[in-house]
Amino acid sequence: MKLTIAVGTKNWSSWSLRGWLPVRASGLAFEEHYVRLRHDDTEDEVKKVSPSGLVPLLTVEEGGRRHQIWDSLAIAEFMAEIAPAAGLWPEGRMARAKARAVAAEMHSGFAPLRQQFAMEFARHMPGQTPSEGTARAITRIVAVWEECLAASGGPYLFGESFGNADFFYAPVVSRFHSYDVALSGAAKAYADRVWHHPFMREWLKAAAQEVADGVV
Ligand SMILES: N[C@@H](CCC(=O)N[C@@H](CS)C(=O)NCC(=O)O)C(=O)O
Repeated sequence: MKLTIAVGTKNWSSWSLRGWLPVRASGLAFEEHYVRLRHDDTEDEVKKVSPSGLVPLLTVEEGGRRHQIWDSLAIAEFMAEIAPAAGLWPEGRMARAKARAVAAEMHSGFAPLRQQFAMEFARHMPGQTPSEGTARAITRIVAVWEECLAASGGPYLFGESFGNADFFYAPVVSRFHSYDVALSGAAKAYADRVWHHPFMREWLKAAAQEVADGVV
């Protein structure tokens, strides 16, 4: 089986990060197809790899056939199926259902936060007061983190494994970092842990290179 994940500009593309993390964490070999976003040729370049016009998109080549999995949540589910040892979802049925709800809440919600505090992975952009909607999203996200960490015992939302539920909030961790959102206690420790995870460092290195190259 050959896996290729199409991702967008790493400093900006929060959904690409959500799709890339389960592939990276699976331990399986994969290739990356990079598309530069917000550029003159972006629409054409994305359409070449992704009929939905969006990234991430995972291409799976197997037995002479080529399959496309678009959307970060579908990629997270697929990777959990083909790499069960990676612990992308927790083992217990109820914990797994809860982890899916936590990821889905991010996937379909928190629009004010996503709009106001757009991902700028490698940039520090302090000094912006959260709008009412953004503040509400932050309060809810911190409550979700605290509740999951208390129930699982950490260090990640559902225990030992840095998994799909964490991956959906990884761009939020970066936003909290960029926009200096003050956290405390378990939520702060969790955000720091995620921010310093080797996979996040890998993504940061590429995003910082984009900044250095002036492409973002
Ligand atoms: N629901 C999709 C959202 C994907 C999405 O919105 N991707 C953005 C980048 S973060 C995109 O491809 N935008 C196209 C563009 O910027 O031209 C998912 O979860 O994968």
